[in-house]
Amino acid sequence: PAPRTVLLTGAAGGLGTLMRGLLPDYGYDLRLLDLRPIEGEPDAIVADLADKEAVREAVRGVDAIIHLAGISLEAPFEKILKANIEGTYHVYEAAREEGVERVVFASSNHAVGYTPRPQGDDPLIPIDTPRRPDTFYGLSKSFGEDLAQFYWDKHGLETVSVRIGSCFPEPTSVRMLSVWMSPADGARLLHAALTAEHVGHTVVYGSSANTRLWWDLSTARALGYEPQDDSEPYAEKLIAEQGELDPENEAHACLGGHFVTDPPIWPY
Ligand code: NAI
Ligand code: 15L
Repeated sequence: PAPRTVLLTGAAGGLGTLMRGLLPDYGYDLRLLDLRPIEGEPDAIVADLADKEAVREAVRGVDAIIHLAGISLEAPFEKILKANIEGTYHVYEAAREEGVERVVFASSNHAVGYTPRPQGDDPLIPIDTPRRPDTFYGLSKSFGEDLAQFYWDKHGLETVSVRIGSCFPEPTSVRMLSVWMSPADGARLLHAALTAEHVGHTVVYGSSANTRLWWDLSTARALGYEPQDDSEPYAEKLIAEQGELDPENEAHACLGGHFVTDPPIWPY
């Protein structure tokens, strides 16, 4: 049967807030979890992913998990280790112990951030392109995808790993014209990821059907995802303000954008 009760981790965050607004229209009953309390949501679980018991309790009785919680940008390794690597492990262990059969994991384009973006008539980037994380953050997403594969192979726990591009109300950079996922398409993709049958561990790119798309959406479409949005209406204004991407600039030439060229955050 289609999942109904879904644990949404990271529910206080940007994406969590957008999805809290949109997913109930698909019939989901959301259980919310975050490190931070959420205004107007007294039933939300306030817990740290580091707390294995609290995570297990949060997972008990749900049909599926949308796992968004974690550090969403580059940070010192120790912090990424705790929140994203150990935290995601706790979510998977809790799911296994409680018999939850499906996770939707918020991976990121930064797991493949050093991949050169297509230029001219280059083909779209396939989903099986070698992973090339651009940060410790991207490495944690790479780990999350491997963890998901392992829990499928070892324990039969299914995951859709979504390499999200940029899911914000509007695209705000020329790069985002290629990687933007509208919130409405985000909800469509999460719904597809929750309801598609026999996903095993499936990896998909998460974006709208942008005219300037860089990657192959076929694995997402195979789940039943039919994106309805395109960033193109924003193109003229953004390009007038910021100029076209410069292929000589590494931050413009790779999928990961400025994550590729930002100085590392110390201490390692
Ligand atoms: P965000 O930073 O706004 O939200 C993350 C939430 O996770 C925060 O509310 C934070 O309090 C919570 N959190 C952090 N550490 C935690 C811990 N140890 N225990 C419990 N909760 C914790 O990030 P955003 O943009 O909402 O992203 C959500 C997820 O999607 C993240 O995993 C991010 O890496 C991923 N993602 C988002 C993209 C986007 O375009 N928004 C793009 C690619 C990936
Ligand atoms: C991400 O993974 C981040 O979580 C998000 O804040 C954006 O920076 C996004 O990637 C992006 O690449 O635009």
